[in-house]
Amino acid sequence: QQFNASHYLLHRHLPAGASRVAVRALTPGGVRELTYGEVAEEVGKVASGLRGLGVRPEQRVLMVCSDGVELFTAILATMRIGAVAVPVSTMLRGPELAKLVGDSRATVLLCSPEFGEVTRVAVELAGSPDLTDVVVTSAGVPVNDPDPLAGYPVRTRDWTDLVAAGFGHDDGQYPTWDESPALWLYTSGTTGTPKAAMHRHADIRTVCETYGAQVLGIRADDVCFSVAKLFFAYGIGNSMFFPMAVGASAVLSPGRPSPGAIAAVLAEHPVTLFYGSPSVYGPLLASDLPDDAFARVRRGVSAGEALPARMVVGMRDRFGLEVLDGIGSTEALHIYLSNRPGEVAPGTSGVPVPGYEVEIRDDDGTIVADGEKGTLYLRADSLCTGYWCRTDVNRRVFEGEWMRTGDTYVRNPDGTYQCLGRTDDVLKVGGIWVTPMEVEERLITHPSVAEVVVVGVPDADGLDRTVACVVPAEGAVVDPDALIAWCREGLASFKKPSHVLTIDAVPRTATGKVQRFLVRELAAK
Ligand code: 3SK
Repeated sequence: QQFNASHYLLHRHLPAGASRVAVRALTPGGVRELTYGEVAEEVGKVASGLRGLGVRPEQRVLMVCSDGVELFTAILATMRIGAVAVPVSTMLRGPELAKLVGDSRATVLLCSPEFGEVTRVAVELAGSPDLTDVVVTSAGVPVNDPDPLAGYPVRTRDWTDLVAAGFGHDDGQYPTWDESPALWLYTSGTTGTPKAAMHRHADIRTVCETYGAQVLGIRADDVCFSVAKLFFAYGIGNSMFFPMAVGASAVLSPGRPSPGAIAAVLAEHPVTLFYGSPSVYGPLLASDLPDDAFARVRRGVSAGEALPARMVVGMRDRFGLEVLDGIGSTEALHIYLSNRPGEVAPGTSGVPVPGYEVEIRDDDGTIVADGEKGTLYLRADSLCTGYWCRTDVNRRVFEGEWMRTGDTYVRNPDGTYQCLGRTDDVLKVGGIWVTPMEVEERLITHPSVAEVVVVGVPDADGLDRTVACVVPAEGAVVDPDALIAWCREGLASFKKPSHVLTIDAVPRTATGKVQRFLVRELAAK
């Protein structure tokens, strides 16, 4: 079946929708607004440029770029020529990036100038025989580097050179199939080692037709703003796939999503769909933003981690914003369990997105009854074809058409699904199962606690002790005895932590997930 995701997102809107705004990219010099017609023109040039550099169908183009027009058009251009777009985290350090350069066997690497140094170190360390070119994009945050192109062990170019390389290579769109590889997204999950989840062109259409159309209900007049950047599965769906599938527009902001920065975007742009995560909704609720800050936003979305009920209620009561909490994964490309507009059940992940099937199974693989917890399994058309070159993990995670998500879930009597944490995180203390999330939910309500992660640390006998690692609220001092007493007041006694440790910050993955294995290391010291 011939199908190209870049064409699906862009060219089918043309020529009728050519004058509609597709992207409003915030840059240090102001807003760069591009219509669908202008994006198409830019994508054509970049596609030809990549061909001119010798990129062939199915080869990988790695991108270490801030959200902006260059990254947006490069992803679409790469898919247009049948090559594979690999946008990676801009938070990586040189040695981490080097691993992805080597693992992906990318032939071309695009980077924004602000990541020039990190990229240079990575390219040097990777010593990849496959990499032929580094292209430093011209936009992004200005850097002090006098010559961002100097010092690489491979050919380097800037954006103008890339476009110039395309003369004579304008061959149009490559005849990809539904099944052709389009996009690789690296995920480290909670285990630490990044692996590339490989997505087909058809997966992009699937998430647009399911979550985008049937849950989010996105319309052509929507203006989207996502705090998750384009290199996340969550971000690329929010800011590229869903809006483009219906001819809507997206605001791209390269900066950090502090409450003040979010408020500034909402004040300057008519945002109607806002996508956040618990790590954003928490600070928004703690901020002194005016209560009408979200007045023009018709719908909020949350993913990444389960959104605590107090935040769902807080956003609704204070800002008048209904937030649809859901859970997705890089492997599924986007959200597969979600609350529905008008039917939000705070503290739950809602119900399966149309087209997605879930089962909760016990350790023997038997489906559990409602009210009983087990591991969540997922069957979906948008599931990745697997992890690149990771046979061991593939065999553990993918079982026929099903994926073992590694999340512990329970289905409530009303049919909603509730996250109890990661399967491997559930603790057995004194012979009784303790779900860290339940203890965390109690502790977070204490005024001295800003963030908390509860982990199990084995004692001298190898038995789990519950340790609460707490980031203090601003100006507060953590009193371990007071917090243990607080838990004893609100929870069954066996659930109280045996130790409370103060930490500076919660370690998170690039997608915002808590790295429990690192917290465990901190707690074990
Ligand atoms: O973590 C999630 O919930 C998520 C949602 C959408 C896409 C990707 C991810 C990881």
